[in-house]
Amino acid sequence: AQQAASKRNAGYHAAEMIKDGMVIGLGTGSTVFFAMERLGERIAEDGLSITGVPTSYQAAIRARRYGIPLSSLDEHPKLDTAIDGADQADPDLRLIKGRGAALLREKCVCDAAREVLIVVDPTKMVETLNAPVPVEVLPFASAPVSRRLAALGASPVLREGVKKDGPVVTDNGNFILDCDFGAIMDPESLETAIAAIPGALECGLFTAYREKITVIVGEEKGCRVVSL
Ligand code: DER
Repeated sequence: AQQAASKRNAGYHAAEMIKDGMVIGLGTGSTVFFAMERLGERIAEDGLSITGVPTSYQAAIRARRYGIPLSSLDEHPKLDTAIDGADQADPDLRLIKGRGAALLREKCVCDAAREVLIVVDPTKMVETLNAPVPVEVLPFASAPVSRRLAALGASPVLREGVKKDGPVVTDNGNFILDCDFGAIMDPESLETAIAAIPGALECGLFTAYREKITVIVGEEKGCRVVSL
């Protein structure tokens, strides 16, 4: 209940930062859900006029439920703001994302946004990134990509569905390899090394957006805002 309260406080705070006329990226996951809920209230009650670009089927379905008008990167290649979650954030605002298997479109939206609001509960804040790094992999090449990731020090695990037999298939039709590297002392270099592997389409390390990220850490009462 305490974690839900902190997620809600973070999401609601992010939603209050959105201004009329903005085009915003809509992330995936349970924390950004609260931001969408509050945006829906502001649209219904205050006549807020915004456009959302969703990063997943989940984000699109929820946005429609909350009456958030939707568009795409084709219409809006540059976004004012993106609101998203994270699995971990370090003091330099480097992130690990991808628990929800939406990291590829999330990184495209993050890249297109002028400002990125990352909404988290306190358990996501760490000194050193050490969560498994999700890697979206082309199914055709998952075996050689897995070998290349192992050579980088990971033990890649193909993400299996829970209510689906066989591997998780992303909204883009690809697999996810969850790669446990242990403590990641140089996340920038690791992100670059993974990007160099043909068939590794994207990874959950977000280290290039520190200047435009604001992390909103929900707490039991209120929230803490962290930016560089
Ligand atoms: O999959 C993702 O990247 C999500 O943003 C995830 O990292 C956070 O999801 P949560 O808000 O449900 O913890």
